[in-house]
Amino acid sequence: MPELSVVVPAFRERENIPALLQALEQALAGLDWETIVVVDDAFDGTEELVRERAQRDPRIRCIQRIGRRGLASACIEGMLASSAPYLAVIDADLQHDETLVPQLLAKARREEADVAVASRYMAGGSTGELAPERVRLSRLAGALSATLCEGLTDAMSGFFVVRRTFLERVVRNLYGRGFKILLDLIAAARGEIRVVELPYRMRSRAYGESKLGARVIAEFFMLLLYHLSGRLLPARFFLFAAVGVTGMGVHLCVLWLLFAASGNFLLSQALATWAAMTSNFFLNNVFTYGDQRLRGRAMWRGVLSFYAACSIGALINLAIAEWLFLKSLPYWVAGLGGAVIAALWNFFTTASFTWGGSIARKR
Ligand SMILES: Nc1nc2c(ncn2[C@@H]2O[C@H](COP(=O)(O)OP(=O)(O)OP(=O)(O)O)[C@@H](O)[C@H]2O)c(=O)[nH]1
Ligand SMILES: [Mg+2]
Repeated sequence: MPELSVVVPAFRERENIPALLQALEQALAGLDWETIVVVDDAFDGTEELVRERAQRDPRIRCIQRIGRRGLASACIEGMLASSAPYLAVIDADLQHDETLVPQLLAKARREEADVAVASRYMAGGSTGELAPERVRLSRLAGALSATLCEGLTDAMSGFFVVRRTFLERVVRNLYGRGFKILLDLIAAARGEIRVVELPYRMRSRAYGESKLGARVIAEFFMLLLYHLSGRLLPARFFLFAAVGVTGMGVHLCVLWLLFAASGNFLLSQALATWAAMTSNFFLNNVFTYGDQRLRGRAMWRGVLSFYAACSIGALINLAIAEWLFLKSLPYWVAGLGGAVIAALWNFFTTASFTWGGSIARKR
């Protein structure tokens, strides 16, 4: 029976997988372990390499996810597919020092900790050759999330060991998206957690490329909002609402331009609604549903279903806005009123109509 399950999230890591599995086997000698590599589809053959190794070593397994993305969800699904009383999470790109895993496990056991974190920022640790702007960004993110994880030197770490009983206690309170699974686990515990840390020196990435981008940063803020607001609303709602705010910006700009030019309120409001709908679809597809983004033909089908779902919203929007306008309210108040009611309608209908049919429905 494994005493440690190692979960490795991997996306486009073909060049790193053989060396990582080799290094892990060496580092974990003497322990009873299993390794689960969670590969998101990238058509680069990463999963084939893992399966090849799994054929020769039954301690290794691959979870391949099709049409899905997300580091945090990959870690959660890998952890839930495992069985050991302790779980380690380590990147596939060899930046984390795998020789620290047995020490993290030993410390977690000895001190009866829920989580043992490998830290770059405590005495003895280092970010290695990580670019100074990346270190600043990581430190800024740490400072912003300080209220959720007091006393921790490196809450942005993606390298840690966690006790299964702890995972089971918090798993239903996780945000479950984005990049920051450790912060998510700690915030979900609401202070009822015992954390220990050990220092390590981060290595540089030799192969493959970083997946840090605008979506990762947007998800980080949504993770903070989700936990700081007491997890009242579904995780996706925060991104949908943020996109909705930009949609209102688009809406009001177009309305302002067209109403000034034509003086026809109803026509201006209709075109402004269409413009906002279009920009909302594309932003939602990249950000709100970025983990299961519609592409190619599915994307165009998605646009059409989004229009269809939102056209009822648009009718509601027009009816309410026209009614408010006829009540002699200023045109922009009337426009905004219609847009707010339509946005609520749109969230609930498009969640199942446009992007539904997968985990989106279940959150
Ligand atoms: N399964 C899965 N793994 C992912 C995804 N995004 C990132 N990963 C993996 O998560 C780990 C961390 O991602 P990186 O891009 O290395 O992030 P980082 O370490 O903050 O950035 P760098 O320092 O530039 O490498 C790597 O093993 C990636 O392959 C994803 O969407 N799905
Ligand atoms: Mg990395």
